[in-house]
Amino acid sequence: MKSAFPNITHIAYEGSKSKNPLAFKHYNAAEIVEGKTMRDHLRFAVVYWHTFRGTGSDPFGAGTMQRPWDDGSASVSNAQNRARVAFEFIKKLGAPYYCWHDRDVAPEGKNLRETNKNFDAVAKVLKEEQKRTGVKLLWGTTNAFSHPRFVHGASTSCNADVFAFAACQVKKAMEVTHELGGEGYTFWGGREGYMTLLNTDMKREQEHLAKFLHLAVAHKKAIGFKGQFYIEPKPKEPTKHQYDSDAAACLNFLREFDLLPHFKLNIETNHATLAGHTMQHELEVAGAAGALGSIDANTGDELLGWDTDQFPTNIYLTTYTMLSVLKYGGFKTGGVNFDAKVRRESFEPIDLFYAHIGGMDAFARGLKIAAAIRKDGRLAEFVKNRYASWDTGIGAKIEAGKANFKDLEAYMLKKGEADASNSGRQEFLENLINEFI
Ligand code: XUL
Ligand code: CO
Repeated sequence: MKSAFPNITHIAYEGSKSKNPLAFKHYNAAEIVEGKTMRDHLRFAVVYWHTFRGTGSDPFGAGTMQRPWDDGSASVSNAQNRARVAFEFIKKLGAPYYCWHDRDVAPEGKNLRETNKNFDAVAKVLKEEQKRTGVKLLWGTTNAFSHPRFVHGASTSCNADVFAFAACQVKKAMEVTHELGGEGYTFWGGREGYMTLLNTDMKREQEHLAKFLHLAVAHKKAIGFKGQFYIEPKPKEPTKHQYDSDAAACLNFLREFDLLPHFKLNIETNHATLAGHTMQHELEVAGAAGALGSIDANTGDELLGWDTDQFPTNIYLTTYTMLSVLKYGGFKTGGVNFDAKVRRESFEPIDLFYAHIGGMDAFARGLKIAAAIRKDGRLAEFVKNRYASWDTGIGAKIEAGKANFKDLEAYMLKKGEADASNSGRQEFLENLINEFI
């Protein structure tokens, strides 16, 4: 096969002094941080959809991307060829993982049977290429939002047939994920929500969503798939409201319907922003519940306000992200998946390399800075001391369940006033973070 990137052999680590735009300045895969290689901490994944199917179109204009290897047809042979190009790219970049939606990798046929056949034909190439390159599948997922049949949602559609069709898609995509040794499977409910409550039975729709996920859990067991299931929160877009709107809403939904033991969360930066949260907030909500699974790494443009899915280059963002990830024990099955796309104006193939190198370097720096902050210990010590009143005396009694309202009243009547004399020191802590950045 003709090389799609003939001028690039592989992206090497050249250190922070390098001026080579096609080299890593900070991501040194084999370097040890907190006892683990950067490769194993970050577990970078390239997304198939934006990187190999993104056209650069937006609501106001047509696609702009130059992808000379792609003949633009919806044929299986074009999809197979594209898959080989994808692996050339991922291998040269040095990312250990990739992720796909079923419909990114293979074209839809004229009916379900033909669609599944197309998928198998491309999955065969994916398997060969995974073997050839050593690149692994972080997670697979289903696109149950693009086709017009999903106009009213997939598992939350008012039409039972659509639920059935989406189930067939998830069944097949899970089986292919399993066949390819995928380490996880993600559910993102793109149209699992509503545009208007006037036509929506929300209770019934949420019950259907839960039913769907229980069926997926049962099928997972039936086929012996051991990968991790993830739910990816997002509040809106394309719907006005999506049921898995943020980490807290997802956790509540999973608990209400007895699904929590089977799922972790895949937290995406730009989705957090759309929900009115920071990434750090979403990671802390997930982490505190023992449900921090994986991240979709990107960033939004605060002035545009929609899901712009840009590559992350902000060192504060990656530092805070990695502080939370390290705090909750690091990635087990998940990783840093670049659910990000090059700008419409960055249409040359080489821009795909620049984008990923930038994102990987930004995360490598975030990791190193977070590790340095943890090693320094002042931040953690400050937080620990801030809660010192809970370690002894009345605080310890409350935590241990050994004080009721009457006891607290007796305590405070004797004391007369509560002690809240310690400063929050936000500015001091912000300065402390800046010492490391
Ligand atoms: C959409 C989004 C999806 C999921 C997978 O905003 O993030 O690409 O990551 O369906
Ligand atoms: Co995503």
